[in-house]
Amino acid sequence: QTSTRKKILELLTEAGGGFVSGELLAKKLNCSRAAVWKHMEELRKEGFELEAVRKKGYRIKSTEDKVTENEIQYGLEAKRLGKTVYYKETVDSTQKLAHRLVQEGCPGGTLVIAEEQTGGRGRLQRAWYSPKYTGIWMSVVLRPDLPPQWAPPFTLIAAVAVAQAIEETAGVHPEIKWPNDILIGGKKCTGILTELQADTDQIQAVIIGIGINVNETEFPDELKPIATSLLIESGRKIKRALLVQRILERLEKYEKIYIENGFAPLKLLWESYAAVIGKNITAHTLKGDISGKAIGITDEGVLQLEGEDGKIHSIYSADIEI
Ligand code: BT5
Repeated sequence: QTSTRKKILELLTEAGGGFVSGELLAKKLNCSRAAVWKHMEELRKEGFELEAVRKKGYRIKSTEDKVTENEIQYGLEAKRLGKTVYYKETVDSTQKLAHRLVQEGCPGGTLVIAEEQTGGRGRLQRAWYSPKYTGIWMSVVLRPDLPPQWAPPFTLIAAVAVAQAIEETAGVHPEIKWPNDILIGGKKCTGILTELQADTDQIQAVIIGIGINVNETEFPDELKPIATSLLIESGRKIKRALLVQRILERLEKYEKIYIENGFAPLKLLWESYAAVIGKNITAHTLKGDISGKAIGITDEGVLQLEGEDGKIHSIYSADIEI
């Protein structure tokens, strides 16, 4: 009996997580399919994680945490966001793919997500490190009926949704670094990249790219001083699909509030996570550096800096140095 079971495990292992049909197992073990089934039940009782699927056969349950369409949609409480999912094992950039899908007319709420990106990008074409199975690399397509100048706050809205979801799922306290970073203990765990397809008076799509380091245990040398993951900070491994669900649910809610009432009602929530408010910072903008005290953001999400001379500077886009 035990040798038969050993043989079963051997055959399943050789299949590398793929299915082996009951028929093939029966043949190789020289027994009936019913006997195979019985052995499987026994093995399961012993604690082996085996899976039986009708018409496919048996396999060793994947221990890899995945972010497939099924994993994301099962238990998702959002109505529109995540209804359409494009899942890839590998992709150059979910953001790039999302842009293409927008042009092909994909619906608002479409989620593009991958286990790995080979050409993940940050702002200004900077590289975004996106290793396989450990992080969340996703792009969400929104199609709000708004003029294009309403697009920038979507970065802030997404940041709030992500920060809250991280807090809930990992039990750590993230901070938002205006406009698009989420930090834990001063290190970056999340980057957000919001892009736009628009006509002169109408948004076609806002594409929100979100990269979250979740279960990484280490980073390449150049990122070590500045990057961290939820696992490193919380000490626990997190099921990525659950985090994605919580983000989509919040993003859906906040998008609605924003469309109906503007950014003002979301500002307080954003400020409660803000890392820069009240601090002296330097904003590196494309036009040069501006230093001063970050005194807050406007109802439009624009950062306000008070210079030495007491003058208020409005910062629309920059890299912030705290
Ligand atoms: C960002 O850019 O922070 C936005 C990153 C957006 C990535 C997502 S992943 C899904 C979607 N598909 C894409 O192709 N992109 C989006 P930025 O503020 O420019 O920061 C980029 C800088 O962060 C780099 O120059 C590195 O210094 C650093 N960096 C790169 N990879 C990182 C990582 N995994 N964790 C922390 N920091 C990283």
